[in-house]
Amino acid sequence: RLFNLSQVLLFAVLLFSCKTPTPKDLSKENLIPKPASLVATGSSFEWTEKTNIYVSVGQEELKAIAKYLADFIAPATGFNTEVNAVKNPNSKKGIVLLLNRELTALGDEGYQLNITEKRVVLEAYQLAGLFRGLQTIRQLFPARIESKDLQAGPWELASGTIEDKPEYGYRGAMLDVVRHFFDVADVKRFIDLIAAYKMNVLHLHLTDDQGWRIEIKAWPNLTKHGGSTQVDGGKAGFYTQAEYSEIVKYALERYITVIPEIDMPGHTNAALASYAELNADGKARDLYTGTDVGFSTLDANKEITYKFIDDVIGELAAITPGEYIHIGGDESNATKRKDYISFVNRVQDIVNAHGKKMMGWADISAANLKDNTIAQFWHTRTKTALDAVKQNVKIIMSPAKRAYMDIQYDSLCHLGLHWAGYTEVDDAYDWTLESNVKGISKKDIIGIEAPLWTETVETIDDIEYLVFPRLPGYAELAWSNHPDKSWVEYKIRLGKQKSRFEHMGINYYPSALVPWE
Ligand code: TNX
Repeated sequence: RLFNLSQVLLFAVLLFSCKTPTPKDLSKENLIPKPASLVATGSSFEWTEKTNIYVSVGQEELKAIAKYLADFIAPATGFNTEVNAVKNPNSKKGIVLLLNRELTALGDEGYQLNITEKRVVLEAYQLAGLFRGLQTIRQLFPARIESKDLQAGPWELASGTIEDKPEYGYRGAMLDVVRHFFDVADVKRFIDLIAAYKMNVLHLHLTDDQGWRIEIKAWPNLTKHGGSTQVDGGKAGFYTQAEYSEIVKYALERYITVIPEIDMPGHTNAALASYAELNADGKARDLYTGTDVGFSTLDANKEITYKFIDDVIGELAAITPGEYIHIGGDESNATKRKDYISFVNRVQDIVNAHGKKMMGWADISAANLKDNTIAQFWHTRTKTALDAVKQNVKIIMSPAKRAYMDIQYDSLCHLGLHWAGYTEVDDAYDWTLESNVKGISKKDIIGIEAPLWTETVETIDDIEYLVFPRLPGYAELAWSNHPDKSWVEYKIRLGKQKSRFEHMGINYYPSALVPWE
């Protein structure tokens, strides 16, 4: 006899214990943003309690990203995934993260993902690319991976190859923390939500008529008095510089750059209420808790104005690792045009003197802009963007009718404004950055930003309701470049995010236009 009974039994036990992988079709997976290219191979990898994550000896800096992945899957799976640095990770069974300096074509944020029955190999040229790739792995898991509570497995990932990189390098969202104040925990939640869709910029609108939300040590009354209230009154608040740095660090760990905005010369009532000497007439203004715009201005002809700005920008630049400081510049209706121009010119020099580049709402194109300044197009007045482009200034697209997340979905929406009309989920998706402004083409545009103004927004639940489900669409508009991009195809993928949103605890607007399943 070839085998005795115990050998046959052992063989049967072995056969039974090593399950064959479930066939899965990567091309049917529901990814937002849609990756640049994808090839399915019809099998799957199963992540079990024995699965480890491997990085290369000499690439220990990848351990933080590996740890992020291990921590991310821990609550739902109950797995305590180990992260190990080994000589030859590609020979291991498990999850492999690699920096590959030859993959220059992937740029800073591209990645390659190769999933077989034995291993999941994620490679990128830069750390940010690995982090974006993790978000793809995340969406390949069943939606219940997002749960904070233990869920049943199996945890299978469809096999195949994905090669992916963003079309645009700037993909951001803005949060207005002035009209209503949001604490550090809320901002971190906002960062986590935008990170899940591969966004890379958080623009914080830190000052406005109703409040001043960032500690400036040389001008303490800005926050003490100017930060004390918000729209409709009541107690508000501000970030100490340490808290701001905590936000910046949290964002950076997700490869997101914080761009702080100090809005000026208009939208400055909180500063004008805090320091009498900043006012043209030397009299401090009252705090303001309404929602009008365009009534306040710094005095462009007073020297103390520039001393003030130099102090503010200096302190902010020192705690902002990103290259840009946003100086607002919108709706300065109370500033004479010639004053506005000389003001913006001077502020641009101040920002540059502190080692930063200037960004502003496209209204700043009335001034003499340097070609490293960025203009954020928002208003229907396309001239603002065209004038910027004439000065070789690059554009961020935030057209209010399409990209403003505070604009109501429809007339029944209980939150938001409608000065720019209504923006249903299809309106938010069904446009392109390149064709929004006649005369502005792809070479002039560096990306998208979706602002959330918070006149009507008071809680993180309110934030989520206006942001979801529009935000994944903005992320895809700037990341993906599919010639066949269409709302009809996208809405199916979006509808399949339903259980993911639910496991993420997102209070989303269940638009009737989306086939939620
Ligand atoms: C216009 S957009 C503003 C904000 C308002 C917003 C409301 C822009 C640069 N300025 O001050 O909050 O509309 O949608």
